[in-house]
Order: sequence, then structure tokens, then C-alpha cells
Amino acid sequence: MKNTKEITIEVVKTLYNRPLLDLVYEASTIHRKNHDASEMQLCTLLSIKTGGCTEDCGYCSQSVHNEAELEKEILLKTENVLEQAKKAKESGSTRFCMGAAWPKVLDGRAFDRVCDMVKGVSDMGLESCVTLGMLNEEQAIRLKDAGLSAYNHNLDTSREFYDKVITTRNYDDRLNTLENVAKAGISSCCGGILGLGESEADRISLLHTLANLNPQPESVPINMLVPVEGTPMADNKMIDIFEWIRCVAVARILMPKAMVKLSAGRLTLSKEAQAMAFMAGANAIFTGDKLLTTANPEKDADHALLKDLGLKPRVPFKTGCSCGKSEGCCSGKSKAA
Ligand code: SAM
Ligand code: DTB
Ligand code: SF4
Repeated sequence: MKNTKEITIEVVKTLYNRPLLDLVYEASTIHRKNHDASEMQLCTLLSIKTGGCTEDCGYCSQSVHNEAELEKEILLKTENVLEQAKKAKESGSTRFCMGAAWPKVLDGRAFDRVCDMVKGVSDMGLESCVTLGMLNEEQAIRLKDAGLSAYNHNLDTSREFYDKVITTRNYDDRLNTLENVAKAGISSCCGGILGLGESEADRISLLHTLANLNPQPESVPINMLVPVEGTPMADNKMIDIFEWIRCVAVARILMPKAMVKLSAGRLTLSKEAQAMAFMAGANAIFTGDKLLTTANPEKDADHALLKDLGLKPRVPFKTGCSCGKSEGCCSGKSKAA
């Protein structure tokens, strides 16, 4: 959604500090005004190129600067990726997200192949999302032309805390890619990670930056740090669960139209905690037993949770297809804006 007015840091601070149940109540009300609260977007993730990344993100298993045990994998073949996408569709997912451990996109055969993957996934009638690191405007346009629905590029934390987490790039590099994505007419999927050792002020600052992106992200992934052995954050303590719910609620209130996605870290959360996050406005999850390199709840556990809560999978292209018409019209195959 295009922002018309800046949301001030004071507004975000005041919201963040409200009594939790009032906050959840308001978030829930806003959620119900803007979405069908009986629906959950089911997304599937696949790592299409694993490990060997030259960025030094302190949380990441795939950075060459860290010592996580990891099976590295060169870029997968298109047909293998499409096979996985087909399976994801059969198990009820409507968005297929492909992640590559690249610091940035380089033009060449690898990127050509990723564009083919995007086209193949879109042609299946699935929403497609990729996360490939930094990219320029021409590369974003190529992805748009291939039928890409959204580009995932997280800000992760506040500008103030950023260099405690990553030193090989800066906040403006991230914002610059988000701008290239927006200019190409692709929706952005942009959120952060909680539990990096950040303060409450950092969480408020991150939410403030996300809410003032213009346009606001179509999707906001809220990741809980998955502490990985061999990374500098392996011994980080999990943040308080109510602090996590608070962030979900504030994200929902500030970005009413966005999909708020419970991303990494669900495996360690109880079903009651997840239900409270859904109450606070979260309406998307990753399903399938693996995220990129770490574990996610089993498919059966998630289906049981949705069934117990009376939630149903959301259809693809609910808010309009990339052809500019309504849900399901051309399943993203049209190249029109
Ligand atoms: N290289 C690309 C990038 O950084 O944009 C894409 C892949 S990267 C693994 C995608 C996102 O996963 C990161 O931005 C980060 O927010 C999240 N992530 C990575 N490792 C994580 C971890 N251990 N716990 C929680 N989130 C994590
Ligand atoms: C996002 O915000 N979270 C997902 C997706 N976007 C690409 C990735 C989570 C990765 C968790 C750590 C791992 O499995 O390596
Ligand atoms: Fe590379 Fe992305 Fe991991 Fe950072 S988060 S090390 S950029 S794969």
C-alpha cells in the first residue's frame, strides 16, 4: 500500500508500550477489517543454492565467515525445483519461495536459470517469491517479466544495531534493493529477525522503518532467530514470547494490508503461542519440514494446528494478480503490470 503520511517513531513507541492484551485486541480488530481471519497463507521454502555466501551475517548458517556444519549445494536444476514446487502445490501451498545464498545477483547463466524457475512456478498457478540478495533495477525487471510475485529482502534489525550483526553491507544497500524491487512493480516481502541481541528500541526502530517503506511491504516475515551451532549467535537466548507477540501485533496495526508471516523459529513455539500470534494478526506461515537449512514443524503438525483452530488455506493471488485483475484470472502468467 502507498504510504501517504510518515508514521513517527513516537507513534510506534506508544503502540509498542501498550498493555499486551489491548494491543492484541486492536491488532485483531484491524486484521478482521482488512483480511479474512479464517484464512492462512501457506508458503513453501526451498534453498536453490546453499552455503558459501561471502556476506558475514552473524545469524546465518550459510556464511563463509561462520563455521556451521552445512551441506553446500550448487544452484539446483530447474526441473528439480519445479518438481518440488509441484509437490508444494499438491500439499496445499499457494506460494513457493526460492532462496539462494548469494550476496547479490550477477548477470549470467545462473540468473537466467532462476528466471526460468520463476516462470515455471508462476505457470503452475503458484505465487512465486525469490530471495537472492542485492539486485539492480534491470534484474528486478527481468524477474517481474518472468512472473515474479514478490521479492524477499529483509532489513533484519534496526539501522542502529545493523553493524553488530552484519559488516559486509549496510542498511542503505538493503533499502536500495527494496527500491529497485518497487520500481520494477514487484511486491516486497520484507521483515526482520527477533533474538539477535537487539534492544526493545531496536525492535521499535525496525517496525518504524518497515511501516514507512513506500509502498509498504506486501508481506512481513517475522523470524525468530534459529540459533545455529558455529555462528556467533549460537548461544543467544530466545526472546520472551510475549515480546514476539507484541511485535506481530504492532506489525499488523502499522501495516494493515500486509501478510504478516511467522517465519523462522516456529519449531520451538507452542501451538498456544502460535495461536495467540494468529489472534494478533499473523496470517501466513512456512509449511514443510525444512526452511532453508534448518528444521520447521512437520506438515502434519501444521495441518492439525490449522484444523484445530478452524483455519483454511488462502487461495493464490488473493489481492490481485500481476496482470492487474482479480484472483485466479491468469495465475500470474500475464506480463502486464
Ligand atoms: N542471501 C539472501 C539475503 O540475505 O537476502 C537470501 C537468503 S537469507 C538466508 C534470507 C533471510 O533468512 C535472511 O534475511 C534472514 O532474515 C533469514 N535468516 C537466515 N538465517 C536465519 C536464522 N538462523 N534464524 C532466523 N532467520 C534467519
Ligand atoms: C524469511 O524472512 N525467512 C525465510 C525466508 N524469508 C527466506 C528464511 C528463514 C531461514 C531460517 C534459517 C535457515 O533455515 O537457514
Ligand atoms: Fe548470505 Fe543471506 Fe546468509 Fe547473509 S543471510 S550470509 S546474505 S545467505
